[in-house]
Amino acid sequence: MNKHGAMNRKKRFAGVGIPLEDPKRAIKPPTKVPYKRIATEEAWITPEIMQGYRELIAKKAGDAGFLSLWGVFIRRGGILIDRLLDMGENRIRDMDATGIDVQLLLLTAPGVQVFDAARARSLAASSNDQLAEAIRKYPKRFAGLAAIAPQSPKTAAKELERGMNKLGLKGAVINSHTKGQYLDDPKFWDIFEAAESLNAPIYIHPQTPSPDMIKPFVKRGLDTAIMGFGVEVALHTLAIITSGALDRFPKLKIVIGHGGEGLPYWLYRIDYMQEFNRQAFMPKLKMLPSDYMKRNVYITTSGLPWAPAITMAQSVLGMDRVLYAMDYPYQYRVEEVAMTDKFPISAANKKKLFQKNAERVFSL
Ligand code: 1DF
Ligand code: MN
Repeated sequence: MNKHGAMNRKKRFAGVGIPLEDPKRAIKPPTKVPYKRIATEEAWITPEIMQGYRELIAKKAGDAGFLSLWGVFIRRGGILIDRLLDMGENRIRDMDATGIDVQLLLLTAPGVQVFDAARARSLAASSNDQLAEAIRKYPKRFAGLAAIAPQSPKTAAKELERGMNKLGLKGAVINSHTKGQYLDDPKFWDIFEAAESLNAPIYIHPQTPSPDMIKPFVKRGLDTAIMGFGVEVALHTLAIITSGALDRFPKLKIVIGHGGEGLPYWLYRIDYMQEFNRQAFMPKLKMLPSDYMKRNVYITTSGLPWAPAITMAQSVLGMDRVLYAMDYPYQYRVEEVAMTDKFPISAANKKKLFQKNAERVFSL
């Protein structure tokens, strides 16, 4: 490994994909560490939603991004979908094999957001019931975020309240755009109002870019997690910040993954250009974009167990704003847990990264 943490290609990418799929590939036991590893962006799906995805793919319905992403997963087959569906023994065994104490479970992308509103509302509610049931079975190993259908903002706000108060869920996941629409639109702000008053963090998880943005990505195969996901959520987060929503809802907590989807790296320039390139229609904000990032936004390490990026984000946002995540089963790698265990930060800060920040932000 060189000083930037880069390994040679063969070593770094050995077994990329799902190690679960190769029974001969022994998983080294994880190291014992003086903190709990709480992984905060771990994916699952219900059988009903999986069936809904299969129907959409069969009919070639859904947007270009959905067809691209789920078309591949369904055609490829293999163990990925089994693992997304498994809320019992196999999942727990995979957690044990990589030293993960707790998974915070998020309905995988694009959740219910590809369906029509009525179906989305009922699939969200039934998925929250099923999630609560799994957590009741494994209360020490699982926690979860409620799925909501932004298609119906008032119902979504109520479902979030039910999830928090009746089901013991810890916030909401929104898989970025909903049929091309973003949460900076005030028509969605019933959701923000409920989230703020319930102290429910909203995890804006990626999906493929919205239909207006996706074309140049799709034809190059760059629309999914290689780049499209990050661009999509960076846009979404910055749209919320520049809309003035966080002046209206100053206590709202937003969580984004993948090291903050590039935003921490760009903050200086975003602050500068937010003044210099301001369009007349943009509201005047009370603070700089970076101030909202440091007040309202938390980031996770999902998919990015890489010290240069994460220590950079910690240095601009602060040690209290960065949380560990694995992104099971999409990026299930014991080597990456070890890479994160070895970050060049103090023992106290490591405990914040893996455990304390998640306990505080998600009230675990
Ligand atoms: C992928 C990556 C898919 C992530 C995901 O959910 C996901 C992928 C559908 O690699 O296709 O959550 N991820 O967060 O990086
Ligand atoms: Mn993910």
